[in-house]
Amino acid sequence: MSWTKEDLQQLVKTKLADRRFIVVSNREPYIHILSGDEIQCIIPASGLTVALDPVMQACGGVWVAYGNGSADREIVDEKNRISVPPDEPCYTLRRVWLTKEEEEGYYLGFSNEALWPLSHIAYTPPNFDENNWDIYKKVNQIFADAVLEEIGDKQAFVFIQDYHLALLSRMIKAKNPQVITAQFWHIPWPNTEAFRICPWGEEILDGLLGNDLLGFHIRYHCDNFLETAKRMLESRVDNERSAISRGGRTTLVRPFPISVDFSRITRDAAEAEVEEEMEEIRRRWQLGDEFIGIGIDRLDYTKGIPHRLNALNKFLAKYPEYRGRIIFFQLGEPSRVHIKKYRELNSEIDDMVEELNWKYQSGAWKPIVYIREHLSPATLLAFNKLAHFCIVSSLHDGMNLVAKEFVSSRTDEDGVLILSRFTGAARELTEALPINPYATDDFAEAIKRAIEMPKEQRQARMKKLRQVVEENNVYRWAGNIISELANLGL
Ligand code: GDG
Repeated sequence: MSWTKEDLQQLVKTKLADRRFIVVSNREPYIHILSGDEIQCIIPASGLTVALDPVMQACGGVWVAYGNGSADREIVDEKNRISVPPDEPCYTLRRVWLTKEEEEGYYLGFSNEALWPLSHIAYTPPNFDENNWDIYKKVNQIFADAVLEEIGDKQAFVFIQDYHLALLSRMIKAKNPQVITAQFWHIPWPNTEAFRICPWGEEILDGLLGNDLLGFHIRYHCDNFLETAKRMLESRVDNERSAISRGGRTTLVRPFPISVDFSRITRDAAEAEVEEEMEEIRRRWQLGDEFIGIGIDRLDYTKGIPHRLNALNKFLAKYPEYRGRIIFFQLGEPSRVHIKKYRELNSEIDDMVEELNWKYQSGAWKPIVYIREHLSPATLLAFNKLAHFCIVSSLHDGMNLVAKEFVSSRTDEDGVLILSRFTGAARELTEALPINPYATDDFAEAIKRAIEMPKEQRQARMKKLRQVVEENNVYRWAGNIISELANLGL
């Protein structure tokens, strides 16, 4: 049976009763920016906010996040709050302000130059800087103060998101031990050998063990965490219960595979606006009967974009009969561009696209169209619907929602998903074509297989994929987390 928004609302009403429901994350779900004289509201390209927004729309409550939009301050009330979503307000966004120095040290420096590469096995070494770590701690305290203010003297359940806020639960409980906290770690948890190089590993582990419940996407990441705690920290690890006790308190460690709002995507995909977008894309790129491939990513070195381009190169070299008959759209929103590694990735992709197009282009045809900008949800849906195949080639990925969005948008039950084995999503989406992004020849063969797959097989696979995502949608994810907390005697 699949979970609905109403099921989740009902659960929250009965289980949370009159507790305040507070979500905390670094990234905010709606960013207000100045565009000329006007204030524009945009939805960031972030798997976390895309997944949490429908949950908040169902549950109501307060979402505390860093306000980094150029017009964010102009639009909030005196308590730094604003009701969202803009067209149908149903929950409160409470913005926290950070200085440039704090953003650099906590967000770019420690979160994304240390913890991000530490958690992903993508062969990019983390950079541990003591000053950044100090700022990281300071900013966690800023978030804790904002959360405590939102709680006031009420009972509360605080749902903390991700690796930016590893110390938050301890800081909240130091001032208000009644609060119940759960934290979801949206990226992989590495094995102990990888994690132990972090100079402040013990403090991070201890911070996370401030939570009553700690969630990861898959069992494998939970097991890595249990093992890391056992080896690095004074604690009692109960593998059978998947629980860790430290200082008289217990943290349950559980897998909760995150997902998307399947029914909403399915509904949105049928909108006239999306049909119009599809027409516009066909017209703009003069599409005929070519095979269309797509890749949609936040431009990040963990997403394996150069590996994908290598495979496309191999495919075109080995099967020249497909030259002129395939167009691959790489859509990418620039991300974390103040970090050198990300700038280097951007120029590497630029060079590779240039090289590939130069090598194979003939007449008006080029194999790769690279669109490096923020696209609207309707445009993304249009590309998802137009594609014969979608490539997700992450080197390591907690879940990957792009794969689940592709499946949800295919109301025609057609299209082939080529999916890296190294994503959390690969555990559930077993009817996708699995690839190892490092194995270029096999990857190129998977592209050929996707293009040549008979219609009945494509449809049979897509039908099964859709059943999986429909059943395991984002409401089930949130519902399972809240039910687990309720079992703790909430
Ligand atoms: C982290 C974990 C985990 C992309 N370009 C645009 C745009 N997007 C949207 C996609 C998708 C989201 O961004 C990316 O989500 P992912 O899940 O693929 O990746 P991360 O941001 O790395 O997310 C990941 C996730 O957290 C949730 O737990 O799955 O493993 O790394 O929704 O559609 N959205 C818009 N314009 C774009 O140009 N509007």
